[in-house]
Amino acid sequence: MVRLVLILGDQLTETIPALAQADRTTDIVVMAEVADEAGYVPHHPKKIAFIFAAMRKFAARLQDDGWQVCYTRLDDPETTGSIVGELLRRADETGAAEVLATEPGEWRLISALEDCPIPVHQFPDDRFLCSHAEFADWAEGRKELRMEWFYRQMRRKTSLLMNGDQPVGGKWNFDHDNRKPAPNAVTASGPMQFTPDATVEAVLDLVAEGFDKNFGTLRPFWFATDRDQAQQALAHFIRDALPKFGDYQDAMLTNDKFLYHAVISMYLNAGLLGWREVCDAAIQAYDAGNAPLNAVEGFIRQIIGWREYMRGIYFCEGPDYTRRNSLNHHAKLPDFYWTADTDMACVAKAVEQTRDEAYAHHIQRLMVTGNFALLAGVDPHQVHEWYLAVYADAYEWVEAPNVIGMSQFADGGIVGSKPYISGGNYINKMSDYCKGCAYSVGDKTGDKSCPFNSLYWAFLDRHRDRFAKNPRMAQMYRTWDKMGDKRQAYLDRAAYLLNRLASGQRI
Ligand code: FAD
Ligand code: DLZ
Ligand code: SF4
Repeated sequence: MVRLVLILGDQLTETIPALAQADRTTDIVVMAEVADEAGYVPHHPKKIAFIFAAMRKFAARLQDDGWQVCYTRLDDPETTGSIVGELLRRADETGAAEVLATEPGEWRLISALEDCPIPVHQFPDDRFLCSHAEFADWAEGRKELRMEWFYRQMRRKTSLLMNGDQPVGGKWNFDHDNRKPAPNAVTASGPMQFTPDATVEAVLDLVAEGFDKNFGTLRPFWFATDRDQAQQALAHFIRDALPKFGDYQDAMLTNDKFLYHAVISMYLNAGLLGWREVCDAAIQAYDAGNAPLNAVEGFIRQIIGWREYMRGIYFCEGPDYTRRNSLNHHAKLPDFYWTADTDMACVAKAVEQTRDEAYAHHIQRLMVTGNFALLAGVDPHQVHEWYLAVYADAYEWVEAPNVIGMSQFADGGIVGSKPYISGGNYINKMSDYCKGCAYSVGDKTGDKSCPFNSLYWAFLDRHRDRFAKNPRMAQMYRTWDKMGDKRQAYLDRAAYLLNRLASGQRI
């Protein structure tokens, strides 16, 4: 009996369970560029191009390996425009009566496959270190689901950087050696860039024509689009940037988009790289004396800690997670998230970089665009849809817990024990943005005062009932209360800024 084998755009791994369960002599692989997936949020053109180009190259590789592949291009005149529609069309063409699939990374698609009129077997996605069941076991009965405890379990499970049951270097976490302010000069050369080949060029033409209204610059396009290139990009990062990854993990620079970051999340999330090879490469650099412990521990914590933890939260919390709004925030996402048209240099830079590269590093996402949206009381669902659209690495399983949980505190404190908020001082300490800003970071309430300053205190004041008893925030409230009569000036300035935002005026 013929079966279809569904491979989605972020399942481009040769050992993916649906393929491992299939028989290449009789089963038929289905891959489809479809309008529904390309349009459920207005994805950045670079993200769409990356996925389509990587899908086409992966399909070609499967064919070389003897698989029969039914591949739908976006402009196929026969296309139904959806994944389920394409499965049904291919089933009709081939006489297949069932589908082998790997569980998708978004609830939306999981339920679409469950509702498919022909049976679809969704196998667990084993490309992750922690299964849903293992995460649920870990979470069971815990009052707080803190990443640090989860991470220790993953270190023990993998034996990465372990001496028996003890962490190498005597500590689990070397972050106190990390998080240095921005350096004057960055010695790393940035991510490895690839010249588009004929396959990529054809996709770029298609995307240029079909998605010209979407936010984001398509060309120049330099991403890796196959496994071999992604491995080269990983090796380049390990050599060039990993040694200082820890030191400058939280720094931001106007003229350096990537600093010492790996820029591999889009490759990992699409399946071109796996967590194990990425961690092994970092450990090898440590063993060879090429990268220090603070960098290597910090890096593997992101992969086997944060990344796995976020996925665990997404699947544990269920499909309503992206609708959570624990702080009752309802403001509209400001237009400058799409235009960069703001006098705030930090926000303008983060949005411009996002537009040009479909990439911003963690602190730009968390402490600039995320921080501002939270302080301004923006509806978290709108914030979530923005992040899901604009980054090349964004799929709901990883984006939503980072945005709804870590960044917007909309899950009420599952991911974070307190909201990630700051005034301008933090941004000034970690970046060079403030030097070139129309606002003054040192000014708290004047006409040119940095918006983050007053919005920060107004946020705390607005949410006093919610946070005053949080031990990690008590000091902030004591400081606020000591300000006495000065507080009104902060609240007035914040109200002025929020009014301008609400009426679509520039800030
Ligand atoms: P590096 O800083 O070099 O880190 C190495 C790797 O660690 C990354 O490639 C990534 O795979 C992993 N990693 C680091 N932090 C996280 C994290 N918090 N969650 C999951 N993995 C992590 N990451 C995504 O992959 N997709 C998203 O859609 C996404 N949305 C985010 C939204 C917000 C508001 C925030 C604060 C963070 C988000 N992140 C997301 C996490 C992080 O910002 C990106 O993984 C990172 O910036 C990717 O760039 P890099 O490869 O240079 O990462
Ligand atoms: C993100 C994306 C895009 C833009 N386009 C496609 C597509 O045309 N075909 C496809 O199979 N996958 C695509 N993807 C990735 C899917 O949206 C992703 O598999 C789900 O969101 C689950 O993570
Ligand atoms: Fe951002 Fe404020 Fe600094 Fe301007 S002064 S760059 S708005 S933190």
